[in-house]
Amino acid sequence: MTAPSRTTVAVVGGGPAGLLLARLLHRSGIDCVVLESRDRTYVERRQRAGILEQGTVDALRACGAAERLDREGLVHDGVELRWGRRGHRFDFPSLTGGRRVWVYAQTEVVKDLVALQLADGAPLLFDAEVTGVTGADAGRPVVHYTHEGLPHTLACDYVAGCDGSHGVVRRAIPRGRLRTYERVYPYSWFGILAEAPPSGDELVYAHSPRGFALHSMRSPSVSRLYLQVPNGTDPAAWSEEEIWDELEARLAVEGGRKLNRGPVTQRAVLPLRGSVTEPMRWGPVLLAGDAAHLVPPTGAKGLNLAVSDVVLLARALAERAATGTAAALDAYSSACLERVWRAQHFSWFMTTALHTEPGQSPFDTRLQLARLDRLASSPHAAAELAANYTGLPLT
Ligand code: RFL
Ligand code: PHB
Repeated sequence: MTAPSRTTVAVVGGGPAGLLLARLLHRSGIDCVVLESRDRTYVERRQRAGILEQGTVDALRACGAAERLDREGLVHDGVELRWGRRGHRFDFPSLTGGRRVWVYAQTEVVKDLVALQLADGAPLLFDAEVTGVTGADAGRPVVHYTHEGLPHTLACDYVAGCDGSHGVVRRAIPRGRLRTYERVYPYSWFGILAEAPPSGDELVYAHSPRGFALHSMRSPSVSRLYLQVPNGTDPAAWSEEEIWDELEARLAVEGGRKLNRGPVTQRAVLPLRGSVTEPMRWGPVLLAGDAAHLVPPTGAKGLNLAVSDVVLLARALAERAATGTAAALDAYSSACLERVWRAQHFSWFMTTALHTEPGQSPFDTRLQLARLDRLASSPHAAAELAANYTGLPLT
């Protein structure tokens, strides 16, 4: 497919943020072009998030992108947190007035959105790498990209930077106009995908003296598991037996049963980082998703924040197109950032409550356990955890 040389919104990045934004814009009658640097197979196979909040599912349903999710997604009514070799379940519907989460992998969300975009006949170019944006300061942005080895330009009214944490769109905003807040956590996650039936029906987050572990899943026959490891860990250095033994030791509870084991089909190490870039809009340049913020994955918020950003952005652009008023567009950055910082705080809370810092003192471990015990003893603390995990309603 060749792209037109002019459009209303140039969407840079074909991850969940860019693809959903394109779908929402298309349904509002606003033309856009999605430029994605990688090929379709790569984008559809990139193993990442697994939990969709209620608001994310509602947004996908509202734009006709949830048909397979409603058939194949696993509805979860709670999670278990483990500490001191005991499990504590948090029941979402009763703690939140009926909210729940879905286990449906990011790979599947992306596949569904790509298929819809192509079925709509809406422009989506793979292997189209954006190299820069000019003219944004004059309000006439031009996106420069290469496709099949040739340079191209795309003139537009708005550029949506949905190009992830290493994206280039952000560079179109003068340095002095942006501020980035950042926290680097002193540990990483070692994530595996395994051909093994999940060892339980719900996710399990475990605090243990050996470090954090998480048991998640992708389907009735595929498990997704994570171990806290030191930064710089080589994933190839662990044998499959060592991985399973360590998971079992960290996830163990009194009287619990052994984990279902199976072949490890994927492995990767992911450093944990939180960052927020403010503001998320500068004139015609709009940032969304990981291009503007990163959260450590412990709160399962990354993908959900990307979705809430683009729902607000699509609404603001539709209002602008329909009425000519820019009030929602002017409010875009502050509306997103309020949610982003709430999610950042929850992700920090989950991360620091459950992980062990290198050289952590016994005193700090006791503080962590006191924090966790409070979740089990106080209905208010449990309700706060459930409200944050299932996600704030998107108004
Ligand atoms: P994405 O998914 O990174 O998509 C950005 C897209 O932009 C493309 N791109 C460009 N295209 C054209 N020109 C350029 N110059 C470009 N530069 C980049 C990229 O190829 C890509 O396709 O961002 P988006 O759409 O904002 O979505 C955000 C989510 O992907 C992200 O928040 C979550 O996946 C975060 N995350 C996780 N979140 C969870 O809730 N649970 C997890 O287990 C979890 N695991 C992860 C993750 C993020 C990871 N990354 C980014 C390192 C595991 C990994 C490895
Ligand atoms: C996942 O299934 O990949 C997953 C689930 C919950 C998290 C992070 C990752 O908090």
